[in-house]
Amino acid sequence: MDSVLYEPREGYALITLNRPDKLNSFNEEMHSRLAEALDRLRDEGRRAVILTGAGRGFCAGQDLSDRNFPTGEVPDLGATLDRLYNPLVRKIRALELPVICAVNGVAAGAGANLALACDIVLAARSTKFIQAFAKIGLVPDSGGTWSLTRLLGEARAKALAMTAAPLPAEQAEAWGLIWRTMDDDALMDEAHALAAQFAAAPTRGLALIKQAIQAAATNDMDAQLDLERDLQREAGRTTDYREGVAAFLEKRAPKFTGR
Ligand code: T3D
Repeated sequence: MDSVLYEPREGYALITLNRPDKLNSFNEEMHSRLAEALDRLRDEGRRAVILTGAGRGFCAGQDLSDRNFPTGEVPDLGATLDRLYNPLVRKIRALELPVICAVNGVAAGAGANLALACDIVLAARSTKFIQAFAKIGLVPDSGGTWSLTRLLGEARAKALAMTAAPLPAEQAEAWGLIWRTMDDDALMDEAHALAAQFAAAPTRGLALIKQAIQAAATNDMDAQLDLERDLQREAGRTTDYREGVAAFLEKRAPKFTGR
């Protein structure tokens, strides 16, 4: 069974983590397949992507059956982050298209933080986000300490990370951790509708928006004003900008090509 499924759709793609009997937890093979799938998006000129999980969960983080070390062996988990998890998060953040995460059930450990690294997070109402790391003596990774602190503030970030308390999707939405929660059976329809909308959108402009908002995390206002100037200059040179203005003036729907 392929551990990652890649389904091309009209203008976008659906990527499914596919190890449902292990709650789609990551082994090395799934990391490689996912990296390949993400590279394929760019090669095929896709304009959006949905990331979801097969079965009843989204992803339970690292496959712990690969972490049963013999007594005396001291693992270097920093090396796995360097080699696998960090490149994955960086790849998602650098993709020049909207990444929609359709969280279809429990998201734990690096699985929760993988979801939070995506651009737009939709979650089924039954989902729980769990910073499971503290239960096994680890530290939230895959950008979790960054995302939680920035999106929720220090008090909630510390409490979620230190207690590993499950955070229900509706609470995650109310706290601003994710975009929207919906009924479980509506999740994929909503995700596909959004991806189809993005696949007909000014893709270059959306990529520049992503870049600007991500940079705002570390820029001061002055630097951000300069960045907005530079990105707006670039956006103004796109074919889609001309098309958007022409369509507005001609009172018709725009036909964006993504360029
Ligand atoms: O190691 C490094 O390289 C560093 C990087 C670390 C990144 C990390 O993500 S560390 C954190 C790892 N993840 C966890 O600690 C979560 C472990 N899983 C759970 O706590 C629970 O499974 C859940 C809360 C996610 C869901 O609970 P529940 O009751 O809904 O399901 P379950 O019965 O526990 O799991 C269903 C099956 O999936 C079960 O298998 P079985 O008994 O039916 O054969 C369970 O063992 C398996 N499973 C779930 N999570 C993992 C897993 N198998 C391997 N690894 C998992 N992470």
